[in-house]
Amino acid sequence: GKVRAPTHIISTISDDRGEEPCYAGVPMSSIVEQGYGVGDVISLLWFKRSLPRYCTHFIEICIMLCADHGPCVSGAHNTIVTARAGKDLVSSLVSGLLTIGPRFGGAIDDAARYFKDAYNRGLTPYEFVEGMKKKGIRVPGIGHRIKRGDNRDKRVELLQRFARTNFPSVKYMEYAVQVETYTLSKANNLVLNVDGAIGSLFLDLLAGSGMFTKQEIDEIVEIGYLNGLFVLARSIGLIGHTFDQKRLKQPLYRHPWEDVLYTK
Ligand code: Q5B
Repeated sequence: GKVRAPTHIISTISDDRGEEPCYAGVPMSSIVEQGYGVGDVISLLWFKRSLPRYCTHFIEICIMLCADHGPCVSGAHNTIVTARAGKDLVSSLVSGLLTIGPRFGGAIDDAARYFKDAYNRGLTPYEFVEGMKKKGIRVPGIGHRIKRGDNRDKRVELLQRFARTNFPSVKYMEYAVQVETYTLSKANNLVLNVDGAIGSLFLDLLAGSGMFTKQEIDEIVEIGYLNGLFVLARSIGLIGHTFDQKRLKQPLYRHPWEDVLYTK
């Protein structure tokens, strides 16, 4: 009989061998003609399924409101300095992207992991937060450099409002809000931040949509898909900052001596 030669690559998300490319089995003509959006494309290529409209709309809102947060944040700063050093678009972009991590923008997966574990174990916010403190771990998704209890992050409010109106359940998000109430009683900067809002709400999307098995949810959270939302979104802004610096013909950046504490 026929013997299949072993392949070097296994791929399950897309196929370009036919007349037109397919994303998770959906041909490009359907994607274009049926008015799919970027949320649908993310659903197909990341989750290998079509998700209900409220889920794809939520994904699109995450992308839009994480696209940029001004020139002063870590990612934009790196991109601006790199563009001003005369480097190309890709170098400027990746220089900014490389700052995304546990403190800046890349806390979404850990927020989802810790909120899921704490909620499922029935920990009170006090037990959760104080338990993290004992382990010397900052609560991912909590805290912000400029946002405060009396100056909340509008992006978080927008995500929460959308989910409360459209999601069948927001139990993880409500748990994150209870955690925030406790952390705010400790310090005014310990707000639920955009990473924590997306992390907790994505848990609600995964658990409430009926589109994922428990095993699939565990795998998504364990692998860590959700920082991808911030990486993808912020790339839009970082590309914009690169063009902005080039358009403005900005010279090589050099940090002022006065702003450095030289000490022994
Ligand atoms: N403390 C975000 O810290 C930041 C605590 C905490 C317990 C916490 C910090 C943090 C977790 C990671 C996270 C996402 C580094 C943030 C983002 C996107 C962005 C960015 C933008 C955009 C800020 C002062 C005191 C200390 C700390 C305690 C702080 N956070 N305790 N759990 N989570 N959060 N990152 O202001 O007793 O004095 O030692 O790591 O979720 O990145 O816009 O800028 O769109 O671009 O530097 O929004 O919260 O505060 O380090 O001086 O700490 O608070 O232990 O206590 P700060 P620190 P003590 S959203």
